[in-house]
Amino acid sequence: MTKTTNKKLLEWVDEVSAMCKPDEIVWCDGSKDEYDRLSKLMVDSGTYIRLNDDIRPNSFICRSDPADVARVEDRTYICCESKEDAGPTNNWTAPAEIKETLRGLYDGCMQGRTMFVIPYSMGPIGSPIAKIGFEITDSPYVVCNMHIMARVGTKVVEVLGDSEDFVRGIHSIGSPLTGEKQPDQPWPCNAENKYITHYPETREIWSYGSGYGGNALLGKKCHALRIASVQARDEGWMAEHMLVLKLTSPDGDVKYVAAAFPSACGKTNLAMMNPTLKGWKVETIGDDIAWMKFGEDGRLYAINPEAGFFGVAPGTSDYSNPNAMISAAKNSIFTNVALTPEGDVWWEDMKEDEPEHLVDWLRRPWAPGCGRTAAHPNARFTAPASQCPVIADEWEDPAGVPISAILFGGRRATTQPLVIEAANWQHGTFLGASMASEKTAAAAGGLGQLRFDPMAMLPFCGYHMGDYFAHWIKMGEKGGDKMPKVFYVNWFRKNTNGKWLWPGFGENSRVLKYIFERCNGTAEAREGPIGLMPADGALDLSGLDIPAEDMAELMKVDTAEWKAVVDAIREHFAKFGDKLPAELNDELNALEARLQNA
Ligand code: TSX
Ligand code: MN
Repeated sequence: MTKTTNKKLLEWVDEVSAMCKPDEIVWCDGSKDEYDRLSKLMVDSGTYIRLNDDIRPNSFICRSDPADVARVEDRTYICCESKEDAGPTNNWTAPAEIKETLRGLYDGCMQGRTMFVIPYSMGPIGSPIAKIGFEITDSPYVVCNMHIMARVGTKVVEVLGDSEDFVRGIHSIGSPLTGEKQPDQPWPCNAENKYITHYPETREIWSYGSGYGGNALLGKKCHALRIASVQARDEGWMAEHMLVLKLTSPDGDVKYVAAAFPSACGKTNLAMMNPTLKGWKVETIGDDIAWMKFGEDGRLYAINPEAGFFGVAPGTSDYSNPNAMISAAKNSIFTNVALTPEGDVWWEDMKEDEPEHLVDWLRRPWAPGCGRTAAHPNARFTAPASQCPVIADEWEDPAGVPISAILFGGRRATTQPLVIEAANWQHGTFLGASMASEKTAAAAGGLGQLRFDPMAMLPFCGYHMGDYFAHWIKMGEKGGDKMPKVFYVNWFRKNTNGKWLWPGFGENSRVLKYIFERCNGTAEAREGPIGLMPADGALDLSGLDIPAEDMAELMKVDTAEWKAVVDAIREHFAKFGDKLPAELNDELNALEARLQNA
């Protein structure tokens, strides 16, 4: 039992328990003992299966309700007092109104269950950049995942002391265990009544109905992005959907790079990539979220607020990401993957050969060619960051690491060159604001339908995105020439026969080397209509046999295609109305003019 004299905290816990009416309240201490006890409880209840300890020690598989498999953006709300503040890209309801609905749902929702109070720190405990939160939940699965994904436990309560500066998160799966409901489901939830609601003004999160990922592990998307983005705006820092990596040159010089990509672009893969270029080293600071603050020297310093990886399993392999495979080799939780007869996990593209038979994520027998995927496409591994073989020594440095470059990118089969560089911070903000990926498989057609996802923050910005862009511009005015350089990369360009033009993965180290050298002032670039391009010979292509015409295609800027992009960006920017900073319109007009003259 955690001891605290924090009156505001105790009052809030009393209030929530009076509303939810659990059988019991447990203050989580974050200990291994607690983790083991709850894991065993879930094995006994049928929620978990323990994997074969000889193959994957101390790890568990868990299969969700088929109606609870992903974040639910249409049920996610930003509830600030004024609808205008939430902006055109967020669902909005007035706080008082939606809280009334939710109080009705929460009333007695934890009957027959235990209410856990999870003290957590996003960021190294005590770091000046870190923030404290409490998640109240009725899900032991959430407690165990939070143990891995955040710093959880008694120490957090001690550091908080009597301060009122903490985020209040309430989470319930919305499935009271009353008489007629027994025995419990393996994945209890309330699929018809999901609400993921955020109150940025009062730093609160109320989540109901879902037990999955970002809906339920409130420290991650809800706190570290949606609530923190508002705090960051108010306090003059940045909460971004970015990986952070450490890049070391053969001379032993170090630079830190942050990168924002939309989903399905391989962010986790880049964060822990093994470079093919001799002597270069990539190490991981974080794979999903960066909190960045100005240091005493005026540079931007980033921390990874998380302590683990909650990665998409399908597609993760020894080829695409060997370091993620090792990270999840033990002490990990696997959700909605398939189970092998040996008691290990499996998912699509994990290995070259498919197993003869499996139990799929829906607990049905599965064999190759049966026409279904064995794992759900959004199946996940939860693994401690400390187990990553290339985690950087300083990944928990409370001061953070100084960022030299920010990368934006998307998945573009055409139009977008391998790498371009922004002329300055304002142009870089424009590149981020006009970030786009092609719609996946289903949406076919000519140029590919663009889906704009500015700074990869579309589902994660807790306020009006026009104001968010203005905050970026303002940060640049404050940071001046100490701001990171900005680049836009695209690993996914194809030739007219549909073949990848760039090998990607470890070969991306060639692009990272160029970026490193641009930051050092030792690589040459030339001006082009859409930004600075690598000069001839500036990209190290030694040992790669890419035909010259393929390289030309990879770097090509087609003026006609880009004029169509300008139109698409104009339409995208129009959504933000008066709130779109004039600087971004200026950048768009300047781009159009440069294309006119090209
Ligand atoms: O993660 C990827 N990255 C970044 C790696 C550090 N992926 C995986 C898809 C996203 C989940 C990539 N896919 C990358 C990439 O750079 N590039 C591609 C496209 C590609 C796919 C397969 C090959 C090459 C390129 N294979 C061969 O050429 C053998
Ligand atoms: Mn993410």
